[in-house]
Amino acid sequence: MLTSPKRKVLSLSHIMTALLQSSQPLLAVLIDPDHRDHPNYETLLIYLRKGLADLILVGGSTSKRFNVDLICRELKQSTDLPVLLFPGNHFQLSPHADALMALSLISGRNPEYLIGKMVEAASIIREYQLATIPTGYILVGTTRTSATAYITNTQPIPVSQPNIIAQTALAGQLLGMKTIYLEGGSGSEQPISTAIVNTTKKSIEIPLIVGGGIQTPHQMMDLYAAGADVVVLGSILEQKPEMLDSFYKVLIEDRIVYD
Ligand code: 1GP
Repeated sequence: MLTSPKRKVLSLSHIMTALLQSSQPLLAVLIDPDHRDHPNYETLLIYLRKGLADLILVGGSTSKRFNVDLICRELKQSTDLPVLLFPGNHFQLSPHADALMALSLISGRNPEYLIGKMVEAASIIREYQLATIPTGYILVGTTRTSATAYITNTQPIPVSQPNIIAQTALAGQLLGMKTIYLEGGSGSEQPISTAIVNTTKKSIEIPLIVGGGIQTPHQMMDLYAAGADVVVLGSILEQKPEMLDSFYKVLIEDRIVYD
């Protein structure tokens, strides 16, 4: 039942519910564990400790297992935010994370990244007792080859094919995915267009995560308005971690939480 607004910063259970039910727009920060030595990493941690995001994703195309584990432990010790594994390969697992985004690269036709990596990871996931969030991962084509496209040996879906993008998302939902991650590729020159986000969102009922190339709070808000349930920031915060403050402030200005 809706009662009066209580607070603007979300609790862990609220965030997990919001993630799986699209009940609140969420802001996720992606940390590449191999960039832990980056001079801005400590500054970013300061902002995350203040709770200026809703969740943290940990992973990268080539991250090492040791670094993944280390960073998950650090983040869980020093922040209250949910930490989700966003693995580039089956080595990027840690029992210290809250959950694993179990990715299937459904935009590609490489069986290794559709199912193979999950088969290799399955027994470790069970051993670590990690909760999984089945995620249909859709790489959308930009002007340059992204690290994800290169490493996974797959073609992104061209931006000129919004209907194929939307149909792929729907196929993911029909196969039982709990969320769709629409990815423009880390460090893209610009985010995925709002038209593509909108068409994709209209084709599915599950939450839509959008990432790649987001550099300003304005771009982020446009993506939420177009239908993104979660927006992911990576590169911009490696370059300018202090910007997390303005991204989060803009987001929670509109946010009202009901019990
Ligand atoms: C990459 O979508 C994420 O998987 C984040 O991309 O680094 O461009 O923010 P950026």
